[in-house]
Amino acid sequence: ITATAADGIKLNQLGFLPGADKVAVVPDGAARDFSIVRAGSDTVVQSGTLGPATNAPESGDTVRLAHFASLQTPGRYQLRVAGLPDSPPFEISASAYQAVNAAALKAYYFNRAGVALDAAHAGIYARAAGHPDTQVLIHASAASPARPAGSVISSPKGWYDAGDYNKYIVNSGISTYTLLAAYEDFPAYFQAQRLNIPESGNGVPDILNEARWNIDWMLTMQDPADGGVYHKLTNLRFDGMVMPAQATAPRYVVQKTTAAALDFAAVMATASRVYAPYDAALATRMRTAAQQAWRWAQAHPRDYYRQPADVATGEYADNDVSDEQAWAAAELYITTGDNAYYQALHAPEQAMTVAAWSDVRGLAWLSLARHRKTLGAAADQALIASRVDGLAQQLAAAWQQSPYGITLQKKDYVWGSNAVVLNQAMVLLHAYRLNGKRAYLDAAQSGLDYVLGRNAVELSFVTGYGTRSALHPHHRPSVADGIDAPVPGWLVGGPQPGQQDKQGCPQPYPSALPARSYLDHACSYASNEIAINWNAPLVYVSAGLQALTPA
Ligand code: G3I
Ligand code: 9MR
Repeated sequence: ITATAADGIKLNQLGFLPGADKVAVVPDGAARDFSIVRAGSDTVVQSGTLGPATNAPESGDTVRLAHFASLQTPGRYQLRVAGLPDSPPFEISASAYQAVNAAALKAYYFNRAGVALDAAHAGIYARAAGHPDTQVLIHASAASPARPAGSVISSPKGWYDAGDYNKYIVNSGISTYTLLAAYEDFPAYFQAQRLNIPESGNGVPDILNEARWNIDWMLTMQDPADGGVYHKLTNLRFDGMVMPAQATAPRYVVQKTTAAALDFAAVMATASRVYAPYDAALATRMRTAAQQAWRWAQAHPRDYYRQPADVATGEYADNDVSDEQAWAAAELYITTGDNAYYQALHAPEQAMTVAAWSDVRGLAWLSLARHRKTLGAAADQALIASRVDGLAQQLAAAWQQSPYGITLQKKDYVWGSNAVVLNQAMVLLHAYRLNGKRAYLDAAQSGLDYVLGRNAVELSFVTGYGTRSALHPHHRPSVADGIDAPVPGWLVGGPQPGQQDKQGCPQPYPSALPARSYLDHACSYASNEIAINWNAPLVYVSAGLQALTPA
């Protein structure tokens, strides 16, 4: 299957929780009504009137919305409109997103570096270990008196960043934090979840077991001599499309950067409070590591990443670290209660934005909002609430005006657009938790609907989930493992008009329109790669909707 001219009914192919808002996108035609039938039958259980026809410039089509929130009886259904094929089948179920949520977390296990995946946990995706990273070279850009260029450190474990096999602290920062945030916000949900990973059953929730695999690696990326943190652990060039065990190029740690130190500090401060009930010594170690990285960053406020001439892998370069500074300050304040960190946050100057690896200031506000009841007097409660609600209002307004009924706007179709819509949903869920405005919950639902099929290319962007899902992600194990089906549970990057990969692709993109500029081919790293920072808001939002949607 390839995503070409998709002109059918578009909806969340997994379905809906009984109490959720429910919307489908219908291409404009002669019909003015829709019905819902029991899947595979002509038994009509509900009918309704389509909304007004609206032109969607991002996808170049004219569509109408079908609203059917009042359908709440569990079952399997299809949406029917005269003149069109029936929609893909979907379920109404109280556990609609449990499986995709568990798979999105299990995907991290499948991307573990430095360990064999055994059949008991990985099933058909079992594979040999690769990238032990116990003999990692200090790159010239990272040399220090105690660790000269060419000397060797051990920096094992961690997750591969994406479809490539490198490990990047900046992107690990937002990814790991978002999983920890999901746990902080929905602890009961995750305490009940079992992922069948090697640590399952050890008394620690599996989401924390999985995050720990990456945190253990992150801890090794800090230079104990000064608290600085290496930006990345990488080959000099990207590996070919081979399995991990076949990828044996030398590995390096490259340049200590301010962004890496601050993202590291934010994650370790967060982890310190999250793991404290399970392991007090570990929590202390994380807190100390966070403070040491923070101090290094204060002494090196502008050490931006500069890709060395001999290194060609992912950059995650960013010349504005004011957001990383604010985020680290917020997490250190929440964890330590030390007012000096709140002052360092410069709260009134910090805008609220939708988080991305290069802009993490919104994470500071989300964490402050989450912990508002236990913050000290220094924290401005009204400001915290108004920052989160202010952005949610903007997102809800965009949602209300959108032809597809989504929060994505033209500017949001960037590399990793599927994570943009889910990070928007994460903000909306936080705002809903703060003030209970139902529109925020419904707008957040639209974000999950979008990635699970209510989009212009009518595809579930999560591998293995939905009747018609992405089949050919730019993901080295999925390409090289000899198994037709891609490794499941991964969110692909999604449509964006940059098409930076098109020279290397044997087939053209089906469209240049932002919402259709997507190629389901393994060549397409600009629209069809997978990445740890894109799966993390999928984990958050799919759990959040399960936990927050009223029955
Ligand atoms: O910052 C500019 C902005 O000023 C400008 O307006 C905008 C216009 O397109 O571009 C912005 O830069 C973008 C940059 O991300 C920052 O968001 C670039 O266009 C865009 O090409 C770049 O994409 C990044 C991509 O690497 C290429 O560097 C993605 O965000 C990032 O997710 C992706 O990450 C890769 C890793 O490097 C390697 N591992 C896989 C991973 C996922 O593809
Ligand atoms: O595989 C790489 C992918 O993980 C990155 O996101 C992407 C952009 O940095 O680059 C990919 O590697 C490509 C390289 O940039 C150019 N030659 C082809 C590589 C894909 O196999």
